[in-house]
Amino acid sequence: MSNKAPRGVRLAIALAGRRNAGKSSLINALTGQMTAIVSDTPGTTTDPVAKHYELLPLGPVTFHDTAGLDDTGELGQLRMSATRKVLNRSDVAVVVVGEEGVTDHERGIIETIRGLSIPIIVAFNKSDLRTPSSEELAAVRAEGAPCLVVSAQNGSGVDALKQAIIDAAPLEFRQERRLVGDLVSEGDWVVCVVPIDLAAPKGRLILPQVQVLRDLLDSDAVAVTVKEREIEAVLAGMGRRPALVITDSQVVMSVAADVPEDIPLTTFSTLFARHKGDLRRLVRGADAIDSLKDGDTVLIGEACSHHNVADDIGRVKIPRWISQYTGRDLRFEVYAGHDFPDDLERFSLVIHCGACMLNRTEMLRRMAECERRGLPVTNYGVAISKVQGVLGRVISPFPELGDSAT
Ligand SMILES: Nc1nc2c(ncn2[C@@H]2O[C@H](COP(=O)(O)OP(=O)(O)O)[C@@H](O)[C@H]2O)c(=O)[nH]1
Ligand code: SF4
Ligand SMILES: [Mg+2]
Repeated sequence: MSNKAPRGVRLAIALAGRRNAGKSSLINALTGQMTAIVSDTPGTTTDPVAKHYELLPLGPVTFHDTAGLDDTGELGQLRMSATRKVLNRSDVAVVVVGEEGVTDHERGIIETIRGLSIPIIVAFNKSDLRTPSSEELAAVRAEGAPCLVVSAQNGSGVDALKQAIIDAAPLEFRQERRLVGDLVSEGDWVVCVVPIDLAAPKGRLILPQVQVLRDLLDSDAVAVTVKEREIEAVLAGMGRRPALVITDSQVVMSVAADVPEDIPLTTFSTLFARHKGDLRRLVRGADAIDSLKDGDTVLIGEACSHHNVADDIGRVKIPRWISQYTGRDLRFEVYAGHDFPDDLERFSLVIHCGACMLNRTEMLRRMAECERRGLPVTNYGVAISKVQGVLGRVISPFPELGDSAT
């Protein structure tokens, strides 16, 4: 792929609709590429296909071609569940209507997407063959969904569809969200503490660290990056007080001891909890650690399937720390990548990673789904800070937390 933006910052657009409505053709027309398989045989797109594209002025997006929500039979069921998975992580859904017009099928699809609270656009395709009546358009618009009349064949309406997608994109994709930039001013010094241990990938930094460093540079702050062993010496020799210290959660306890109380301190994970999720709710979710009982199962959610290392944070360190802190006999199950179990009821707590590879919409949707089923959600950094007794300190730099930052 030519475009290497991290997946988490790409807007995910799903095209849904019945087989043969022209979803694959429309993706080709939108991207000007011929990668989605187009065919006269219904159901050719057996697996969802993803296509990257630079949708200006929005930026990098991915179009997800789905297999259709109307599939019947066993294979059809599989495709439908694959389609639902794609929808779960989409920020905008385009319902493609074919020659049949809007029938109960399309209404069902619209309802499904509505239920997931995804912004929806209805595209009446094949306008070279058939144009929808004004009643048909009015009925869909009455449901609050913007309607467009397009033809993947001759390209008419395709630019308007692009604009409608841009307009429907959730606000966070149109407004730049700051990771750390709102906490620092031009010229501020910020110390970043990055332990280089067994779990550190060879020859590079991990994405959350890279993104924080980039945001600090974008803010015209001075980023000083050190290992935890050097922090005291650096603070002593710096000759000025840093505006903020950002540490990896795994060494937060020793860093908290080395950094004077009057210097604001937070963790990379806490910044990501705020950036990708809802920090207030993740902090509240961490309260559930105190009520874990013997035999409870904790879900460890990792948004990407990075390879396991000897002293892995999600598989080894967090289970050890939580078990030690609670003194309970707990079970931990790790789910990596886009897999998130359906039977959430059997878990007592979700501890999620920083979600740097997820977009905020997907993280918020995961949190909402858990909370709907009464399952508290917290994240790595918040949980670690809690069991190490420094949670109040690492959330105090965030004024928006108000009372909960105590
Ligand atoms: N006339 C016409 N045919 C179209 C249009 N869009 C798609 N098709 C045709 O409809 C058939 C199904 O298209 P496809 O993109 O594979 O549909 P999908 O199953 O929804 O992905 C193919 O034969 C396409 O060439 C259109 O706007 N006009
Ligand atoms: S596990 Fe989570 S925080 Fe870590 S790199 Fe993957 S997405 Fe990012
Ligand atoms: Mg197709």
